[in-house]
Amino acid sequence: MKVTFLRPNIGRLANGPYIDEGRMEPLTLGVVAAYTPADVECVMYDDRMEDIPFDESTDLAAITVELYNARRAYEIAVEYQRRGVPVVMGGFQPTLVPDECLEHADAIVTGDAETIWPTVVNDAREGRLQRIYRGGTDYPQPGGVLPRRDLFKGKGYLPVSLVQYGRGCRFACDFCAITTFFNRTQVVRPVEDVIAEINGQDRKLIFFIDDNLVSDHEAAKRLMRALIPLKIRWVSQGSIDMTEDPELMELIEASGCQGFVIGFESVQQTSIRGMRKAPNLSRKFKGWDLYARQVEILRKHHLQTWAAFTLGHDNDTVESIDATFHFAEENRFCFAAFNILMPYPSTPLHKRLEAEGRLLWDGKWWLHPDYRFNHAAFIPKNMTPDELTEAVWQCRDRWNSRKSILKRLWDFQTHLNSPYRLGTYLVYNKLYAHETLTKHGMFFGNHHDSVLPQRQAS
Ligand code: B12
Ligand code: SF4
Repeated sequence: MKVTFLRPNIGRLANGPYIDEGRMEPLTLGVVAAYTPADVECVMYDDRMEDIPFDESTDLAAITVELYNARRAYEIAVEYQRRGVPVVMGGFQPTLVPDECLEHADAIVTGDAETIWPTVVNDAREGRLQRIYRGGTDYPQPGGVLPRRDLFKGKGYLPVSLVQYGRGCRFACDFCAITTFFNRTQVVRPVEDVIAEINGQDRKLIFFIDDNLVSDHEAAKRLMRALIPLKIRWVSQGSIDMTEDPELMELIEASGCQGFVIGFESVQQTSIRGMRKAPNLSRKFKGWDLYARQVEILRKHHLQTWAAFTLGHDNDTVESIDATFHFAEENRFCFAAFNILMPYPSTPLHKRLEAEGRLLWDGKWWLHPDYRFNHAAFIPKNMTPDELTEAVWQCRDRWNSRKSILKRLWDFQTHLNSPYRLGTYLVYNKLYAHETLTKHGMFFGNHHDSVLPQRQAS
């Protein structure tokens, strides 16, 4: 038997295909492939930069589906079903929007796949696939199983290894799909499994893709103590309340951290309260000082911060979005993601906007043939959707200009602290600027048909 694993692209540019130059290894597929019964052949194709050989013979197409690549995933599914190959989908979209995925897949897997995937493969082998398989929510990669990194070789991914310590987050921000998927909990792997995985691969730069590596400070400290002897460099994602714990910050630096993606979200305290972003409302540092003390602590530990913002909350205005840009530039962050607030299905934000009649694109922007990447998908309170789209575009455009990149460089605590950090700053600012500006406004899916073809019997 043979299983073909697939990672769909998001979409296409107005004038041709989109090739993701900043693509990273699809750890998801490496993990699911690792739980495939040993006698089954596995191949993997990544639609972000290679053509999918639909005519190559296979027995099962296994597609990972997220909101942004759902339209393209459904197009890929039809191609396999036309050739008589059954399609199974797993990931965020099948878990959070199962009915939609069932219209396009022969079977879906909800939740985590590790415990259920061998059953799915065996059922497919025996021609008795069920429609829905419910995965467990154990910690990632139980049994110390290592991802099938051999599937990534030669595909031109960025030279960084993706590793997962834990899944989920204890907070409950109203726009976040993570808290809905993992029901406001975090589960971590045994530290020794993580260390064995790092030692078993050949790179010295690790991206811990945890949703919030510091969700549980004590669990994070256990990992970092074990990382110190490895002398690796690492980056991750984490909430800013980490700065309230001096011991944690010392361990973060000592274990080789280069920086975190941190959700600042907004420079307005009213917006932070409205979205229930608890980690940003410091209990230790009293008074709203625009994160001044937290940012100073990050800089003291030489971290190159990737600041992430969600723009368009009910208290946001065109002026506050402009103030967000100045906040990010004045703090000389290494990178920044100025994201339009997006209503992700099944989140409290999506439910509220739906109840208030404020969703655009029939409430399903991810499938709409005319929706374009980074455009507003709901009616904001204090501006029009087009004004929101334009204000966020202005932030991205200015941030990625040569002038801003040069201005932000002058920080001896972070970007100019070592040749390695300087290299990171220059190389990745150039790469991300190119990617951000290229992707803006692209269409979802590869075909511009107004109606998506539905599931074909296989
Ligand atoms: C790392 C990461 C990235 C990396 C890229 C990773 C890569 N390989 O290219 C970066 C930072 C670049 C990134 C970018 C983006 N990301 Co991202 N990313 C993640 C993150 C944190 C981890 C993904 C991962 O590797 N997980 C590890 C694997 C082992 O776990 P898993 O994916 O959860 O898979 C398990 C199950 O879901 C299931 N499963 C998944 N797929 C399949 C398939 C089959 C067949 C089966 C059986 C089971 C199965 O089994 C797996 C094992 O248990 C996730 C959050 C998360 N917790 O997953 C967000 C996440 C997937 N990203 C998200 C988003 C929105 C984006 C962007 C669109 C952001 C933006 N506005 O630009 C871009 C899109 C990039 C692109 N071109 O596609 C959202 C998707 C929301 C949604 N509802 O679908 C998530 C959930 C984050 C969030 N906070 O909401 N991302
Ligand atoms: S802290 Fe981050 S990962 Fe956790 S719920 Fe909030 S946005 Fe989601």
